[in-house]
Amino acid sequence: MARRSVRRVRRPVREEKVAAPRTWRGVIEEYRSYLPVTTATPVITLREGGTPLLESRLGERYGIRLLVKYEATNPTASFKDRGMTVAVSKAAEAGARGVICGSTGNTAASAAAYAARAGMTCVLLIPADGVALGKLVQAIACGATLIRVQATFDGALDLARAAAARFGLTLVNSTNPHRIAGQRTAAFEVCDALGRAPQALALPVGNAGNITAYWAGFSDYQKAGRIRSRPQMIGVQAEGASPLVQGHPIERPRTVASAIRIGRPASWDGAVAAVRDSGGQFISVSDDEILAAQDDLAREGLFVEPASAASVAGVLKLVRAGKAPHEVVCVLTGHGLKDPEVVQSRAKLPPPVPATLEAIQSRLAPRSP
Ligand code: AN7
Repeated sequence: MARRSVRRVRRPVREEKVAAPRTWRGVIEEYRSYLPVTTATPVITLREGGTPLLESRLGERYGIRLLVKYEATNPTASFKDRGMTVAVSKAAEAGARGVICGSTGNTAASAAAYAARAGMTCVLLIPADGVALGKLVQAIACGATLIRVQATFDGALDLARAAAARFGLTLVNSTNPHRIAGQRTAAFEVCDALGRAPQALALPVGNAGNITAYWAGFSDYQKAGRIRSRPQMIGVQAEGASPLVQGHPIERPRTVASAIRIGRPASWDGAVAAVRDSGGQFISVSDDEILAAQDDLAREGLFVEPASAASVAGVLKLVRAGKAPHEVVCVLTGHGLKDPEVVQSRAKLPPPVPATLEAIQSRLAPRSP
């Protein structure tokens, strides 16, 4: 063991120099004054939020400043936890017996975790086909009642609304205002990290709760005097599931990005207002563009699910058209491990080799001279 030099201590050690960095307490405690909670609200939290804002190398390659808000580090590995902590805390305050939602998977996984934390029952209505297995596994593990409905997401959400009323359960889709209130904290964090608002913010749009929430968050921060300007909002949809780009609902939405396979966004008006009032835009990207962006991000260590990569795919499409903002924050909404099938189907697992250095060497790329 190396010897350390011993220095005479002249003054007592200052407490703040040795204390551990302050622990992130979850979005309700961190942003309490901006949220619809009181001292009577039980705080149901898994210490969500506090996610990193990272510079992406793609920005350098394309000549813009591209930052990513990496929401995969939330407790259930998607952005949904921010709104769910508030919605489930408010449900607990109101004495709710249980919660229910329709979902393409991430809302379901988040609702299951927070309901379990609160000791409530949780009922999940999900489309019978096409939901990523990782998300369903999360929900089942947390003890939720999973019901596969023979419908699209839009049909499952309609049914969830009716079932909430019939069976006395609290609906925790983003039509619940507490979900939107909690999700606003992501916008607060972006501004707190930058010390201002970015020029633009791009995010994947499915049911349109998140874009509505970000815009509300930026607007409330501006009203509170925390930021001067608000960003342009860029809502990105998959081509086969792009009702907001086309201007009408899509009966049978199709895309590899199952999380945003949504044809009739519940927060349609909120999304339209965000884009209009911010001078932003809706754009669509192809499944190939989504998967290429997913690969690009993974090559710099950011393994996200296809839906999340849509935000980056959209910005890169704008770059190629010469219409990109010079600075943009792309929201990476969920972790790649939730939806590994798409990557798995394109990447073959290599056959095993004997445990020898020669075998390892034969697998290494030849060195360039
Ligand atoms: C990874 O879980 O709608 O526009 O039921 O899981 O606020 O709907 C998920 C949506 C983006 C779109 N990225 O957000 C659900 C669900 C991921 C998502 C979205 C979702 P919204």
